Amino acid sequence: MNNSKARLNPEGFKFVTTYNRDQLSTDIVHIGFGAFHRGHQAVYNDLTNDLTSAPWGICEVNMFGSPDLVNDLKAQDHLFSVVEKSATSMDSRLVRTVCEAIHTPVDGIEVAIEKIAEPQVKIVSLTITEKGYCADPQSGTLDLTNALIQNDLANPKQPKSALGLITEALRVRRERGLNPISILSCDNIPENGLLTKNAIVSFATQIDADLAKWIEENVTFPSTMVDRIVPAMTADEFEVIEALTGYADPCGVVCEDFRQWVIEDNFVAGRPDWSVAGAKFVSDVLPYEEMKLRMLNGSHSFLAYNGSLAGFEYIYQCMQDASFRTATLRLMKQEQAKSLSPDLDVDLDQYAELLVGRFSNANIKHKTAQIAMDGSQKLPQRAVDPLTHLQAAGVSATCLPTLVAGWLHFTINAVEQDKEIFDPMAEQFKQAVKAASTPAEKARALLSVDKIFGANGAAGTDFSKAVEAAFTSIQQSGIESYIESIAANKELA
Ligand code: NAI
Ligand code: CS2
Repeated sequence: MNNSKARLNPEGFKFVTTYNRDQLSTDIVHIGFGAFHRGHQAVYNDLTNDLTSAPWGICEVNMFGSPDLVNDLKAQDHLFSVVEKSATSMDSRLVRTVCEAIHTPVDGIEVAIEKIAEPQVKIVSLTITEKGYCADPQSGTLDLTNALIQNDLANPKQPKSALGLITEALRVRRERGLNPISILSCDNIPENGLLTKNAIVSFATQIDADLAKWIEENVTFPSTMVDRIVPAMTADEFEVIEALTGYADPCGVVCEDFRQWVIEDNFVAGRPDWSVAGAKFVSDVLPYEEMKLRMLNGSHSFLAYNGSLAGFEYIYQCMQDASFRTATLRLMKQEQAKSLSPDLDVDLDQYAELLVGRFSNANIKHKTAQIAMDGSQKLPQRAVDPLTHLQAAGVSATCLPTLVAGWLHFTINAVEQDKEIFDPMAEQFKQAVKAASTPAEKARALLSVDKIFGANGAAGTDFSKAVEAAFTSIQQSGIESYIESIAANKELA
């Protein structure tokens, strides 16, 4: 792309908010200026600013990776583009709500600590990926052996993890007599608020028990269900932005037109009224979170592993295959939906059809390989919890064991073909697979990874038997025939 002459020009956009940006100051510090935040929370906040009297500004903080994104953002006055694509049309939106940005490896972690400690800050929000919480994926408790956590416990004033940064900033706020704030996780983790609270309180307990108590009693950690498919950007998508707006915005994202946000209304220092932009405030997010994590994200992981095995690069291509499409609907309607709270006031068959419609959007190039990343952090909530729930309730399941079996094959193939595995536990997987000889032994070695499967992965449990049977069927029939047999219902009890 050649942007040397082009400039981000509001006239190139279909939707541009009109509130006065001079009024913006940092009310929210957001950690993790990734694709998702740009296409989701930033859009909600921008729209809300336009529809309410006092606009809320966001300071973006990145703690990892190249400084280019933050530099580019600053160079364009913190404005960026969001292109929203349905199956048949696309629209461009200029997002105007960001007013500052920090890249801590360049600017220094002190700058981020001081920013969160500014008196007017009310919320720290997070999209730092599942692994950013440094928690044990199975139990959800802080992993004290995590390298970032060990660094931060030894150097609490020079933290490298998001948890360490927030804890140090809260310590400074308390020391200065400032009001407590809310920490808002927007990652795909069950009970993300509670998990964040437990992780931060556990971390703080190791450093200063009084601080931990203050955090526990004063800071709030609302849980959220977040939803919008925002794939990682590609050169083609930058060209789409340029064609639409005249500028191949290096900070721009392309995403689906659907968006949803359900938020636990528990903010100690106030919050924007994101409901005016379509968010829903509730007292208990858990039923919505479980619904989305199991039906949407669980199906995504099913397709990521099994679709990759069948050679599909993108999710929409899986949906063009009649057997994969039917099997996905079966996973949603006959398995995941049955694992959910009966109190949920949502038509789950309709929800499943909506999801398959979204997955089928051929304008959204969402790579199976992207979703396959960090499986260790995703499998517990997407597959292990619902499958063990169904087994305890005596409900038979074929697709959920296939999801886990797909991950086993995907991981074993990657180790054997010496491909890079994008997962914080990649080294452990490699060692486990290399130390075993037969495919069944390799599968057993991976199922024994306690941090993912806990006691469920032991030999002879209902969970292991179901997963091992699916693993063998994929091996014997080949993935395409096996998925066909699921779609034709032959394998179902
Ligand atoms: P991304 O790769 O574009 O951005 C990830 C961000 O997390 C980067 O800013 C990176 O610096 C930061 N990060 C990574 N590891 C970190 C760590 N250990 N500590 C602090 N920051 C860390 O990914 P994207 O698309 O923004 O997704 C991020 C998360 O958002 C996902 O893992 C998921 O939990 C959630 N999400 C994503 C959706 C999507 O469609 N992309 C939709 C719904 C939720
Ligand atoms: C995906 C999610 O990458 C993944 O694991 O399942 O990021 C998914 O796209 C979002 O949760 C949709 O809201």
